[in-house]
Amino acid sequence: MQGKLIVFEGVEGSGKTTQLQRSQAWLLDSLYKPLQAQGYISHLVVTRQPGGTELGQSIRQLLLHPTQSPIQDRAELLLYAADRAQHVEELLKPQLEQGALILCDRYTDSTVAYQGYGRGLDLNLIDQLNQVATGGLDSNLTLWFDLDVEQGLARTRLRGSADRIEQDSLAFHQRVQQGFRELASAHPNRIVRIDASHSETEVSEQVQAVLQQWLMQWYPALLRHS
Ligand code: T5A
Repeated sequence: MQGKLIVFEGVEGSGKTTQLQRSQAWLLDSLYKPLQAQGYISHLVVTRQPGGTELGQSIRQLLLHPTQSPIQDRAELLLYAADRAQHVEELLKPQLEQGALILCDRYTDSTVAYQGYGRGLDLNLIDQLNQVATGGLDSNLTLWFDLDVEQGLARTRLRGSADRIEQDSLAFHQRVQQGFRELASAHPNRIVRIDASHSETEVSEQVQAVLQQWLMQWYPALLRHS
C-alpha cells in the first residue's frame, strides 16, 4: 500500500491551517472509514513544514521567532531545506510506505514562493535544493489557497503577534503571491486553486469537493462504498 501526500499552500492568513483542520475532521466523518476498510489507506496523518519533527521544531523556532539578528537569505533557505530533509526521511516517507493519507501544511512550493519569488534567490538552485531535501518526493495534490495578500495579513493581525516572516514588507508578500500564482499555472496537474476569499464554511465546501474528486480518481472503487 502506498499512501498519498496532500499539501496545503498559500500566503499568510490565507486560511490553509484552518482548512487543513476542517479537512481532517471532514475526512474522519466521511470517507476515512471506507478508505480504510477497502485497504486504500492505513491511517490519516496531519503535519507541517517547518516543524513536523523534533529537530524541525527547533528549526521552526530559529526561523520564525522575531529575532534581533537578521537571518541571511541563503541561511534561511538552507534552514527550510534542513527542516524538509529531516521531515521527509523521518516522517513523510515512512508514513507513505505504511499507506498513510498525509495532510501537510506547506511543502516545496513555499520555498519557491518565499525564498525564490519573495527573496529573489535563484529558482534553479531552489529546485535542486528541493530535490535534494525531498529525495524526489512530490505531493500528489496541492491545494493553493488564493487570497489577496492584504486581506490575509489583516486576518493575521487580528490574531495579535506577528512572526518574523509575517513582519516582512507588503511588497515581499506580493512577490510570494505571484510565486504561488505562477506555480499554479505551471503545474495544473498537481496544484488546484481554491478561492480563499469566502467564509470558512464556503471555502471548506470547495476543499471537500476537490478532495472528494481526487480521492475518487485515485480510488475509483471508493464510489461504490461511500
Ligand atoms: N516558509 C515556510 C518559507 O518561507 N519557506 C518555506 O519553505 C516554508 C515551508 C510558516 C512560515 O514560514 C514560511 C511561510 C510562513 O511565513 P506558519 O506559522 O506555518 O509559518 O505560518 P502560516 O503557514 O502562514 O500560517 P498562518 O496561520 O499565518 O496562516 P494560515 O494557515 O494561512 O491561516 P489560518 O488558517 O491560521 O488563518 C489565519 C486567521 O484567519 C482566520 C483564522 O481564524 C485565523 O485567525 N480565518 C478566516 N477569517 C475569515 N474568513 C476565512 N475564510 C478564514 N479562514 C481563516
